Amino acid sequence: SVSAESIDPTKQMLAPKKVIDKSDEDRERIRATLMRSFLFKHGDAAQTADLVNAMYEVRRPRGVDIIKQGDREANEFFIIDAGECDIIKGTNEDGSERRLVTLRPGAVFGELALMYNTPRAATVRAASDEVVLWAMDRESFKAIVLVQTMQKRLKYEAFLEEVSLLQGLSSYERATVADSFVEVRYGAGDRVIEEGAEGHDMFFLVAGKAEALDKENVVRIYEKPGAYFGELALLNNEPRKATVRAATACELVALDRAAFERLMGPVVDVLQRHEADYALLTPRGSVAAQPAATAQA
Ligand code: 1OR
Repeated sequence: SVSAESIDPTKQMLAPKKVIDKSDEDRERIRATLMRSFLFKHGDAAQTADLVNAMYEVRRPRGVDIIKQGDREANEFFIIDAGECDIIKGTNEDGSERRLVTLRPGAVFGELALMYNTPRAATVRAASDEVVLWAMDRESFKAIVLVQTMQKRLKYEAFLEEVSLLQGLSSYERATVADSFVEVRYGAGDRVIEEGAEGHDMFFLVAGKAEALDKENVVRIYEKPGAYFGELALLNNEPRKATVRAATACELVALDRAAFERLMGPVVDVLQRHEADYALLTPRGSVAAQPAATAQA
């Protein structure tokens, strides 16, 4: 099939890597954009260098369609350097255009049609006075981005469908959650989160078993793949409320604060309901209100 062909990794290896001539200043600007991009900031040095080589600048004034839904001539992939772009797909009941979301600097778009050889799934329109983009052509996308991104989306597709927290997201939104996952491993006994510390990430359990501790007491066990923790510090901007430790060797995926804020907006109400459960299941007052346990420790 068409899509099987596009993920054949041996073909990707043979694709030529383009080097588009540009100033040192532009190279620096691309690098800075990549570092704030959820898709590329964790990439290795070789990938970053390939991206910097392949990208070229595109500027579009407000109101211009950068991509048109249904277009079959898809040849470019983009990352936003400055400005915002609206994603528009289909129409509302009154016939007006349906604006789904606004993308900000660091966001990428235009990957779907190149990954699956499908028509453009949505319209992408410049939504600020001047939008600055870095673009690359289809060949470069296939050589540098496609295999890695597709493998990661595929790897976590089934997992993400089972995460009850994320049921309310569209399958496209779940794919972009996978893009932002950073895979981490811990050995039995390692601390993933330290009570009182500043929080930078939330975690989903992929395999293994972890436990939350209140002082030295286990107050919660995470063993079902898709279980999550570490969200409260990000949700409420407060220090870690408990320690979480790997009970066995653990495989986790982390979402950093930027990804959390960008992706978890639609499920904030679910996270807040879940937060209320903590109080019901594991009543914990302030340390002063429960001196006995610690005094005897
Ligand atoms: P493309 O090559 O199809 C349009 O060109 C791009 O819009 C698409 O790649 C994505 O990069 C981007 N559904 C489909 N495409 C989207 C969506 C989207 N959001 C951004 N793009 N949804 C919006 C999710 C908030 C799901 C709609 C049901």
